Amino acid sequence: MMPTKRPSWVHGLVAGLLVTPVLIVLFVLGERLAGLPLLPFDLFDTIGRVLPGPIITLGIDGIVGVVRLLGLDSDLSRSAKLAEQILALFIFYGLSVVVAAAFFALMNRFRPIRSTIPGLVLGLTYGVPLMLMSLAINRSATAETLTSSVWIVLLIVGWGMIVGMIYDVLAAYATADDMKVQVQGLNRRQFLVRVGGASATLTVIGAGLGTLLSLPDGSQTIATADPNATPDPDAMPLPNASDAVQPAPGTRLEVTPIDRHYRIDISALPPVIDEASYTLKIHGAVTNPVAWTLADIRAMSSRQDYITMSCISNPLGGSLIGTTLWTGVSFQQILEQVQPTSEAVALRITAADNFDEYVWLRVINEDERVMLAYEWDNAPLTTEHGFPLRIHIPNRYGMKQPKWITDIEVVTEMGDGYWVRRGWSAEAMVRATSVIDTVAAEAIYEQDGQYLVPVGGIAWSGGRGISRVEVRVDDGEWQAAQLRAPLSERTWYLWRYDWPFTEGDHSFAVRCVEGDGTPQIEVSNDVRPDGATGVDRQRASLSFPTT
Ligand SMILES: Nc1nc2c(c(=O)[nH]1)N[C@H]1C(S)=C(S)[C@@H](COP(=O)(O)O)O[C@H]1N2
Ligand SMILES: [Mo]
Repeated sequence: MMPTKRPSWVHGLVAGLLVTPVLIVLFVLGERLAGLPLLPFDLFDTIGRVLPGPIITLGIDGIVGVVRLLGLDSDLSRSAKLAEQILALFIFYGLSVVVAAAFFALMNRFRPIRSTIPGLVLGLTYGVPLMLMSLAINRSATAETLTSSVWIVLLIVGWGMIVGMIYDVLAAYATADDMKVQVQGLNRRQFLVRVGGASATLTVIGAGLGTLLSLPDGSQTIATADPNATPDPDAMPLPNASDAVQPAPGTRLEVTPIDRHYRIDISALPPVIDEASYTLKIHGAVTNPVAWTLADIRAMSSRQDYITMSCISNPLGGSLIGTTLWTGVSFQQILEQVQPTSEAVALRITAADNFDEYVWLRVINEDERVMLAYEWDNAPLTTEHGFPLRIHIPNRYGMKQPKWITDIEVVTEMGDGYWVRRGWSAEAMVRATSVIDTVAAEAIYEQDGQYLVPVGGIAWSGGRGISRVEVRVDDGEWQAAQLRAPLSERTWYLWRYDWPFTEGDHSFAVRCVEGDGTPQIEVSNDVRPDGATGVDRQRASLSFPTT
């Protein structure tokens, strides 16, 4: 075999490409099987925290764009979270490949003794900083901190040593005196192909295992109407159960099942909080600082409300909105106990994922409905939706309402929260919106010689009520829809309009008016910075039923 040059950085790149998938699969398996940190996610979250707002926005827009391009937007938050997780894996993959290439380049420059020592050094130099980074940001791992740290360093050192060994074998060709290599009778390319084959096999086995154990996810689908759904007989009757206005078939469910509620947050995996060691500290400009356990808070007098919440990035007619029964304690009652000083103006709320937001004390003092919530649908908040505590503030988009609350500081100066610092609306007041869910052609019926097609959907204005919903078909007049009584003054209203059917291709549009007569904004605005506005439209091609 012909002696060849020392391996170049390109060989390092190839080595990185071939070996890193095994590392990634091991991290995924560790998370699935033992609650160990999924390091690539920690790297991704760290990048997300430090990048400036406009770049993050570009990234999110890109992800949402791809998701919509693939036609997955009926399930926007789940698909976007999955896309985010996949992107996280690829970023770590790319970084590791670059590190391996740099390692090969350095090895050539310094021509050190061969063997695994440099690989060990590589693993430590790459692994220890990543381990420290994971320690700083990861709140989703349930394994012990020490175990987690050892796991990360061990895996990356193993990776480094394998990259080092590959360098060795390739370097042996350069000296051409390594009998081991000669005996195997492989050239460099064949050797790398073998490494790739082994890596691919391990990766496929690991990925298969991981799939069996279901992918790390945590996000849910949104509730869409299921016309065949039978009501849960154990569910408590809804407050508007006796309302005569029945939703048009195909309208979304009035109460969103929790496992299908949209989910938006800043981490690839949600933080996991251990109730046993949890306390909520309320401190700062107060005369009576407290540290409450969850049991303390559950023992206080509670309130329960049906509440619709929406993400400020919900596109017009989008799926980032849901309605749930919330249970918690009025923040007025909490303020009475901690006694803010006369200089206090706001709460600074910090969450386990380091998300933070400010709430004016004025808003709390004017509205007893501002709530520290611990239950959704009569069950403790799920990990994804903020266990153990989250806040609800009427009329605000979700971005103002931290989940996983760990600390509340009463402050004497207002500040900007996580998304406000990244360019979103400071007050994030909900803008009225109305949406067409269905043009229920299959539910056409005859009345007094006229065929009617039920059209239906939702209208919502935060907590300001809805007094009127109107539907327009093609270029016709705006027609009043019927309103079903809402579950509370803070939930969406279901509306229906029974449209006098005519055959053909039609366009349907909807608009609403708030409780006090303020019409919704009909001009189209993008979600940023204040939330989307505009008239939701649908097209439907209808023909006469052939029965
Ligand atoms: N701690 C924390 N709270 C958070 C967020 C977050 O990323 N971290 N996201 C906010 C945003 S932008 C929205 S829209 C709502 C979503 O709540 P959900 O995921 O339970 O639907 O949570 C809010 N609270
Ligand atoms: Mo949001």
